[in-house]
Amino acid sequence: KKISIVGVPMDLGQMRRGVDMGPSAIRYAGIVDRLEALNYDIEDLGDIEIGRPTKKSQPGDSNLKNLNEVAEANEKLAASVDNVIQNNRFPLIFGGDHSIAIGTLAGVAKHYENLGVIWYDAHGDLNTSDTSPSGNIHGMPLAVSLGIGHEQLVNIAGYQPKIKPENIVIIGARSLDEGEKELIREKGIKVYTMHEIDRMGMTKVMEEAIEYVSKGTDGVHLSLDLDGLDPHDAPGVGTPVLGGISYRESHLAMEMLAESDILTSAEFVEVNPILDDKNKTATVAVALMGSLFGEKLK
Ligand code: DIR
Ligand code: MN
Ligand code: MN
Ligand code: MN
Repeated sequence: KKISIVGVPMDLGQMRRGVDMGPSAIRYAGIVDRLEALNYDIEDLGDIEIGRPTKKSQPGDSNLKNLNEVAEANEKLAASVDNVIQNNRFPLIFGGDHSIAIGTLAGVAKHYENLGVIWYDAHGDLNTSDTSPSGNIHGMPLAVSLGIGHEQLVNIAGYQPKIKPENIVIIGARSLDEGEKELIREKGIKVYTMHEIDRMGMTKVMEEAIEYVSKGTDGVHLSLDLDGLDPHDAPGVGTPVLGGISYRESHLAMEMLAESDILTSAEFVEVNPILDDKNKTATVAVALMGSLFGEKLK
């Protein structure tokens, strides 16, 4: 496997500053050496340039915060990811807040009729401008990718929708807004909340999830929000939620994904070094990527 890394120092999709330093934190935690030790051909393409907000949204504008800047960065990211896949390389994206999944999926899904998506997250990220309690775009990327949301976001890379509801599985959910729950019901999106993880165990959850996203799909993307993990194990995130997936369960999940060999792209988001404890969360992200890329198998 040839892997290309793209960093996205984006912090405009939510209100906690510092998540723009996520890509650096993950690099400092040693990701390139870690993957090179597994004999991958690694290319680090550096960071996408993120514009700074120039003016506050005018009243009457959409309630989405930093809409223009988030949209513009995601256009660039989509083009970069598209290019990586055209070069027959595996895109590995580092955030940045989760709004960057809009651009990642826009670049990836161009190449797949039926892209499977594993959304590893405490949240559903299924809000729209109407349902969002915060106006933060990082709470919307999954809805946007389904073609639901502000047209400026939904049409990134010039097509929509990017993905289909029946190809998505959410793992680790424990903080869903009312509108998100409605959308989950309406679209029949598969969700393994913490309840199912507790009840069935991570082994069974991942067996089912892997089977679910590989059936009838031609590629599978992993979007891993570090807040899917318990804040005890991943404290450096902007919206921590108690009662999350453990470090061990997460390694198991990554190892099972490695064994299944279904992934065609991946992203690790929401690492915020300012809120972190001595770069612990980036270190966890790197360890999980070690498992995801097959440390156990080599
Ligand atoms: C909340 C938080 N549902 C929102 N979302 C987060 O603002 O839409 N997603 N933190 O990762
Ligand atoms: Mn998220
Ligand atoms: Mn989240
Ligand atoms: Mn623990």
